[in-house]
Amino acid sequence: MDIKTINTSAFAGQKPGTSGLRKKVTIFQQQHYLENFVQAIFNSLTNFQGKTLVVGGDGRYYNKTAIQTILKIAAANGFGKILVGQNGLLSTPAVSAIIRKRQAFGGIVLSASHNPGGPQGDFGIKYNISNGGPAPEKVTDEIYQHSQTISKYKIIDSPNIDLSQLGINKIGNMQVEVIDAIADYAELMEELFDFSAISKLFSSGFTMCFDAMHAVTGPYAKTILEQKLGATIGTVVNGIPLEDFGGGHPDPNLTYAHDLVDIMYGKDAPQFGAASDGDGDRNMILGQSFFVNPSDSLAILAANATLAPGYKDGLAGIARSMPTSEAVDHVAESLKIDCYETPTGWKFFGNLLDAKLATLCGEESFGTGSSHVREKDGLWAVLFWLNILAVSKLSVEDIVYKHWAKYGRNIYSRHDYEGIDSELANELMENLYHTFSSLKGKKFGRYVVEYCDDFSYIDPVDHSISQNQGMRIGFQDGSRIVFRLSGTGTEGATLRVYLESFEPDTTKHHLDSQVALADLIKLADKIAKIKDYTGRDKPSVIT
Ligand code: VG1
Ligand code: CO
Repeated sequence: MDIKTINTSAFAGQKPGTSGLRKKVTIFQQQHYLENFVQAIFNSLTNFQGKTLVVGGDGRYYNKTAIQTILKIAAANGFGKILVGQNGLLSTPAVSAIIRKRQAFGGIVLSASHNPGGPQGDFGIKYNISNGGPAPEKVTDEIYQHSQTISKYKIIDSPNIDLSQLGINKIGNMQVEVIDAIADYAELMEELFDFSAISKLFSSGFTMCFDAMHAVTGPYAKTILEQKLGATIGTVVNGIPLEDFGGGHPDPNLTYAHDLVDIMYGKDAPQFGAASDGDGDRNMILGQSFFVNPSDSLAILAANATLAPGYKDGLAGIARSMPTSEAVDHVAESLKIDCYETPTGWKFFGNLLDAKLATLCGEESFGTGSSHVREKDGLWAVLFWLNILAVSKLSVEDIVYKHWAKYGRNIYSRHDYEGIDSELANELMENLYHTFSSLKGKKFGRYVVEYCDDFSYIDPVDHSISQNQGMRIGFQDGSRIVFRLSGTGTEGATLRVYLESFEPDTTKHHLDSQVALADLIKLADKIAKIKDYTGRDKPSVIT
């Protein structure tokens, strides 16, 4: 066995963001860049000798190259076994499911999720701990510290593994098992949902379009929807994972999933539409000419959870990220269960799920999930919706309107200003924070400011504190505006403005959210001076 110790020096900025380390592919391609970060991950861990690690990615450019390197570094560091998805593919929720089922020590996910791929696109790497979830801040902070002081890494000189063939290989003393990327995940879905009811729905002529956006969920969706559940062949579109996602932006929202939006808003649209992102953890849900806001989707899943066999005994609690609308809070209140408000990013849900304080979790950014894994899960949400559609026999639109009639509607929108100058974005946030001292009690038309702060969170389980998690302004009528800078981008800064207002009046529930929120949108610009700082007169993406 030929273990080599290679001298190296630290790269500035190897700091994991909302979801792992994300950089341009060209940055990852620098000599030692990936190696340093992987060694920094291992340096931050203890007691993993002889243990198992799960490795896989979303299939983007550089995925296969990176996996070969990671295998050789893991072998040199003393891991006993690696489970790697066939062809290097594993969706983020599948990694989580496999870590849990096979009781692995942890996992490495190679993905920049919704960011574009290809040689000029983005790459990313994220470490997951033994509960199957993203490493908490305590761990990512340590990885960063190690990356800044690293001076050497260990690697084994050995030939590349053939990732296309299932079976067991060896690198030094370490086993590398190439596993079926779908089987464990599909089995878990069958345990949670009423597959026979969903199959009956499809055999009765129910139509659906699932847009995999040329990312990792294609093979998962084809196996589960078309093969197991009997949806018509062709239900899954853009189903072959491509290294550049076909030149697209695998972000399932109304702007980037335009193929699906055109189909669902066109003539003879299918009854149900859904899309997932690069690494398969997000979902967009559409009816015929109808978009389900992700915050509403979370609330609707919560309200109807007992229709799915996996949740028939009810929910222990619910958690949502702070900028996610309060729609799900109304459901929690009516179910008399707790609702937790966490910072943005799935890593904050892990402790709540482990402690069984929450069963369902969600974010406004098209992410929903549950205690079945420790990641958000795109296809899981789609199957949950199918389960509800199959049992209720209602249309997507009717389910949503019925929900609003019962709980009221939290009218919601997110405005993203992508690729703005980082310095100006930081100045905007600072300026906004300075206005807070004089903002409380101020009246803007019908809106009176009740509170404004920079959100911080104390984890109820381990009591760790996370600060600077977004500026929020709450008004006396329950409306909110939240401002955050994205922690997943690789170019400039992205300002996210989250807008919400509660509407109990059913006669107003059909209103377009941009129309209903028009005054609040103007107010957000007035208070934060968005146009002045960004030079933009409109957002680049509206959800
Ligand atoms: C975004 C979303 C956040 C999500 C994160 C990772 O983060 O807002 O809700 O958890 O992406 O999702 P940010 O910092 O850019 O707002 V994914 O699908 O990239 O793993
Ligand atoms: Co993702």
